[in-house]
Amino acid sequence: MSVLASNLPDLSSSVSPSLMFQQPFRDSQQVPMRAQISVYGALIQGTAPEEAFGGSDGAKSIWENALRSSAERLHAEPKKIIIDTDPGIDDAMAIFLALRSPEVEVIGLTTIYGNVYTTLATRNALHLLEVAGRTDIPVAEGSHVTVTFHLSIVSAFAWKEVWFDSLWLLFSKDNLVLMDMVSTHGAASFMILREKGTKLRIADFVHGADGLGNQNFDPPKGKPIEQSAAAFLVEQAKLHPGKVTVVALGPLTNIALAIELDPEFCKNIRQIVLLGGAFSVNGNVNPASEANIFGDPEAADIVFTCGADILAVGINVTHQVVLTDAERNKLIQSNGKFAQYLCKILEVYFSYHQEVYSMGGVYLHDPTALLAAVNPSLLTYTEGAVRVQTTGITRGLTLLYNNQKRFGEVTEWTDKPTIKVAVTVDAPTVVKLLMERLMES
Ligand SMILES: [Ca+2]
Repeated sequence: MSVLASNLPDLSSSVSPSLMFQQPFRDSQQVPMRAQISVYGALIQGTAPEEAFGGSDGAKSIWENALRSSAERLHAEPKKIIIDTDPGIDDAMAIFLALRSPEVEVIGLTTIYGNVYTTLATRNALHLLEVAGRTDIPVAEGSHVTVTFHLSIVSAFAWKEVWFDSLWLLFSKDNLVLMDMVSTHGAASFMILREKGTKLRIADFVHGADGLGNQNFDPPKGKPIEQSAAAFLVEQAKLHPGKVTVVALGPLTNIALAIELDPEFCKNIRQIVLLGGAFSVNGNVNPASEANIFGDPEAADIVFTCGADILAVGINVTHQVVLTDAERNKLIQSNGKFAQYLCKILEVYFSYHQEVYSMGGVYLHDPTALLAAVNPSLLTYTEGAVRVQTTGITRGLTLLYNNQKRFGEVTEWTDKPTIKVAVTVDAPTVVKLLMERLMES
């Protein structure tokens, strides 16, 4: 019961003030629904197959057959994935790799700021699908600002409602002064959060000003769909319950918004495989923080604690996977369509790695996370609750509780759902798969 109950986003101890003061308004109607889901889920989970089928051998074999056939079906059908992306040179590699992987079916791309602003991420996503000849895949544009800013808008409206309701109900001089204070406080919070929410970290110095190696490709002909990324994620998860995997390759704003939009999203989604975090190693934005988590730490904390099946691939793992200069030369010499395209855009990425890491190769962050969704057995994992620091000099730090001590005190990790965190990776196989699939394109 407690496991399922903790599946639901618990923002009460979240560090963001906007989330805290939004809580009473947002949750007033949702708690009963969430409680029902928890009880329902616990009943299902707590019921052994024998009991469910009355305990007879015949019933047991029906159960086993049903399990077997559903497992076979799962194996036969490619895994449906939605790639949440900020293209981005290594995003481009991951998207092409996904399109060349028969184990997965890409049912959509959703876009987010990170390597570039969201508008350019959308343009690049559409462009990459046109290069691949896959304009049948929809692109849904994601958030232009962090989750904190979104929630502060909701909060501002909530304050306004309180202000007007109270004004009508308690019309007196004293209360007007009080209400004035409330509205001033609300507006001030809104301005602070707005400032925080719109100040984005954009890594165009890693991927080029256009996000794709300064090639200035022609604008795409296609357009994104009308739906927002969060609405698309919620809709697809609902349409195919338990079947859709999100591969999140940028800051986690869209995923957090999907969780906010639909409390059942975490239940409907099959898995969230995300590139993010620096577990027990230095970050790559600063010693504390990895770029995708640093992009929206509040969103990351919402996602890590939402209760969905989550697999986090951090830079402690992706820094073990390198595409060398020699391998790039092999790509150049191949006739693969995707390999040829990528070689045009890779120069900027190689230069950046040479400059800041003094290495003759590039880290394969996004392709490694993508391959974790394609074949999870390429990596090994540990499991535990992960929280994200949202303030101070360690903003964006991801901290995994390794369950080695039972703390006497209640901590911010207590009763939070656990996630899988990648520990090791079969790097040679990841590189081999990438090379083969791109060269044969
Ligand atoms: Ca990315």
